[in-house]
Amino acid sequence: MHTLNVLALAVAVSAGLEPKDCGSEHPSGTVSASPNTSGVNGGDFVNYMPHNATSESCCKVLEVAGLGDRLLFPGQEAYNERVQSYWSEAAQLNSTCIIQPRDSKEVAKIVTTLAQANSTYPCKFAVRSGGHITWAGGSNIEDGVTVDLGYLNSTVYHAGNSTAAIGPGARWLSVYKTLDAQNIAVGGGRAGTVGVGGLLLGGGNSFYAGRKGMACDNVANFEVVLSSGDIIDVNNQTNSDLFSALKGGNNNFGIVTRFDLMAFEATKLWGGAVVYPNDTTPAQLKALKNFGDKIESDPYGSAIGIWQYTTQLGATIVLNAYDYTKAEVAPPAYDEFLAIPGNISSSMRLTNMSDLTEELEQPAGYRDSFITLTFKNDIRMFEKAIDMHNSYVEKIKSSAATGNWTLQDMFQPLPALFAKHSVEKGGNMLGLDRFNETLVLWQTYLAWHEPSQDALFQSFGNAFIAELREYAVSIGADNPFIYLDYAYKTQDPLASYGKKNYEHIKAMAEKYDPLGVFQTMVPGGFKISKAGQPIRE
Ligand SMILES: Cc1cc2nc3c(=O)[nH]c(=O)nc-3n(C[C@H](O)[C@H](O)[C@H](O)COP(=O)(O)OP(=O)(O)OC[C@H]3O[C@@H](n4cnc5c(N)ncnc54)[C@H](O)[C@@H]3O)c2cc1C
Ligand SMILES: *[C@@H]1O[C@H](CO)[C@@H](O)[C@H](O)[C@H]1NC(C)=O
Ligand SMILES: *[C@@H]1O[C@H](CO)[C@@H](O)[C@H](O)[C@H]1NC(C)=O
Ligand SMILES: *[C@@H]1O[C@H](CO)[C@@H](O)[C@H](O)[C@H]1NC(C)=O
Ligand SMILES: *[C@@H]1O[C@H](CO)[C@@H](O)[C@H](O)[C@H]1NC(C)=O
Ligand SMILES: *[C@@H]1O[C@H](CO)[C@@H](O)[C@H](O)[C@H]1NC(C)=O
Ligand SMILES: *[C@@H]1O[C@H](CO)[C@@H](O)[C@H](O)[C@H]1NC(C)=O
Ligand SMILES: *[C@@H]1O[C@H](CO)[C@@H](O)[C@H](O)[C@H]1NC(C)=O
Ligand SMILES: *[C@@H]1O[C@H](CO)[C@@H](O)[C@H](O)[C@H]1NC(C)=O
Ligand SMILES: *[C@@H]1O[C@H](CO)[C@@H](O)[C@H](O)[C@H]1NC(C)=O
Ligand SMILES: *[C@@H]1O[C@H](CO)[C@@H](O)[C@H](O)[C@H]1NC(C)=O
Ligand SMILES: *[C@@H]1O[C@H](CO)[C@@H](O)[C@H](O)[C@H]1NC(C)=O
Ligand SMILES: CC(=O)N[C@H]1CO[C@H](CO)[C@@H](O)[C@@H]1O
Repeated sequence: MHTLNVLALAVAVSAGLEPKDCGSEHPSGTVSASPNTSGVNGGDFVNYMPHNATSESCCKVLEVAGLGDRLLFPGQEAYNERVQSYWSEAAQLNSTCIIQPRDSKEVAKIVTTLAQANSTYPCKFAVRSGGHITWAGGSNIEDGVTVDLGYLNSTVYHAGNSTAAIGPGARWLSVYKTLDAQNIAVGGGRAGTVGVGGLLLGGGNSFYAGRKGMACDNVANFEVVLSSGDIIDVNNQTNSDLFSALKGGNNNFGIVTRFDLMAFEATKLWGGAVVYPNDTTPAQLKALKNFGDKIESDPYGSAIGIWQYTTQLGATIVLNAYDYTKAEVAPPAYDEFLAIPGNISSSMRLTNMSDLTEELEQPAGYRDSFITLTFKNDIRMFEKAIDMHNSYVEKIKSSAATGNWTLQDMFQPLPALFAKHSVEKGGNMLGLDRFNETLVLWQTYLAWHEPSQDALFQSFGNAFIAELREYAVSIGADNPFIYLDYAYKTQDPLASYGKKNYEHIKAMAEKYDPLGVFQTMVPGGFKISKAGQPIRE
């Protein structure tokens, strides 16, 4: 069916089981290590007053609040399944408990219960939607509660106002399957299992970006649970100051429990993946650079260029994803690519979104790391980046790396047009409107198996980005933007958004979460209170 065994060899990313920044002290013997969850309301809680801050007590408090049947604990099969459903094995932490709310009222109860308990037993928690952030602790936690939004996964199309109400825990494939059947489309993720919540709160590059802006720009309304327990709507009329902040501002304000996405009529797309041998690289780089410059003249087109080395293949292949959001075969936008001879395989066809996003799936089963950079659409950057891809393959090969691993490097054009749509739709936090030229979004993606090699692989990712950035600066092709959805935890996307947006995120976090629950109790994600000085521009 899908030809993408090549992508299926691939993988993904992030790492870092470095010292946890979320650790609370371990229980001092005052709490049961495995709470008995069968008594929903935890009748023995009165006998259970730990003297010390422990994450067990935070789970217990949720039970006392009447949420016992929403809790999962280590040892339970359902608990293990949820831990294993994080895409990157590096992110599969065993939290003290997982709580799975069924609606926004339960989310509100969880947040207020934990916030209140925190004055007695410091409570930390994580917020998880699709679980695709690659690094450990981004949407999970070791000593604390994981708030798992997996049950908030419905997609309902409202014809009356052309919006699709989508739960944060939905995966994009389920969104597209529901909407394709009604001939309706939305801009969103390009791989089926990616979650709705994280992608939209970080921006969201999609096949439709040239026509509609980033996926987040198409949110008409967010339903948000604040730390006060209030459940608010956020749109361009109501709580409108928070509206743009949520588009790129990650989990700094509250928990989003529903996204109403602007929808439009679906058509078939011409899309697929074309695999070429490594020796077509020079022609590929030119074609990609020129494609980026031309999206303005044909916004229906998108292209992703991927250089992928896997130990299984023992060679680098070039995999291009071409996706044209109109039912037209081989439109002129792709002429230069289509003139490159010698492809190994091609799955180009007219089809629907569900089918395309199933194809672009990347397999789980590795420890993964994404790390990112943005630079100008300058051919020298493309050439340098691929020289570096080749040299890092050799460096990793001659290192202590063992087992199967992947180094995948990816280019995506970011034309100024994307930001024009963002501005028209109320603005987002990414700050791409500061730039009036075509940029390139770069991702280095490493995948490996051995937990003991997390630091080794991450060091290659870090060094790669540092060296590429240094080169960009040296030729004046650098750009400060760091894409949050691809950022490693040591990167600083919020500061990269520019001073104005940084200040806005800060002000909105203080206004909507005055006690700082999401700053002090939710260590995962990118925190405005921990961001560095914003770049001036
Ligand atoms: C295989 C693969 C394909 C990808 N494809 C694309 C793509 O096509 N385009 C693109 O732009 N990106 C893409 N990404 C990157 C993706 O956008 C990020 O990994 C994103 O974080 C995934 O969202 P999630 O809900 O699965 O993540 P999670 O790991 O669940 O969450 C990520 C972050 O968002 C926070 N968060 C999640 N939900 C909420 C919520 N409801 N309220 C408050 N905070 C929340 C979490 O606390 C965490 O900090 C891809 C990633 C992978 C691994
Ligand atoms: C857990 O609590 C239930 C109900 O109170 C009780 O029947 C059961 O025996 C307890 N199980 C354990 C392992 O303590
Ligand atoms: C989580 O628990 C499972 C099952 O006990 C175990 O195999 C795994 O190593 C644990 N993971 C971490 C990161 O501790
Ligand atoms: C939503 O999640 C539940 C629980 O995991 C699952 O049974 C259901 O199939 C999911 N629905 C969709 C549309 O994915
Ligand atoms: C769209 O309509 C539905 C159904 O009437 C409603 O629930 C929803 O709030 C509306 N969404 C927006 C963004 O107006
Ligand atoms: C989408 O395309 C796939 C592949 O052709 C097909 O199996 C599926 O039925 C289509 N879905 C819809 C809703 O048309
Ligand atoms: C406000 O949002 C509505 C619904 O998404 C949209 O129709 C309208 O154009 C927006 N107004 C402005 C000024 O952006
Ligand atoms: C890919 O091609 C480059 C030259 O463009 C070469 O240096 C490199 O060794 C090749 N890599 C692999 C893994 O085939
Ligand atoms: C791939 O190669 C085949 C065989 O040469 C050719 O017919 C086809 O057009 C090529 N496809 C693309 C997308 O370049
Ligand atoms: C690497 O992958 C190949 C192909 O899937 C497999 O045969 C081999 O056993 C793997 N090697 C290791 C060390 O896991
Ligand atoms: C882009 O912006 C720079 C700096 O603001 C300015 O010097 C340049 O003329 C602009 N270029 C275009 C094509 O608008
Ligand atoms: C939660 O407790 C910790 C530890 O006492 C404290 O530093 C933090 O400010 C508290 N946060 C809130 C929102 O109460
Ligand atoms: C009552 C109790 O167990 N108190 C302990 C709490 O933790 C601190 C520091 O770990 C110990 O010093 C106390 O004895």
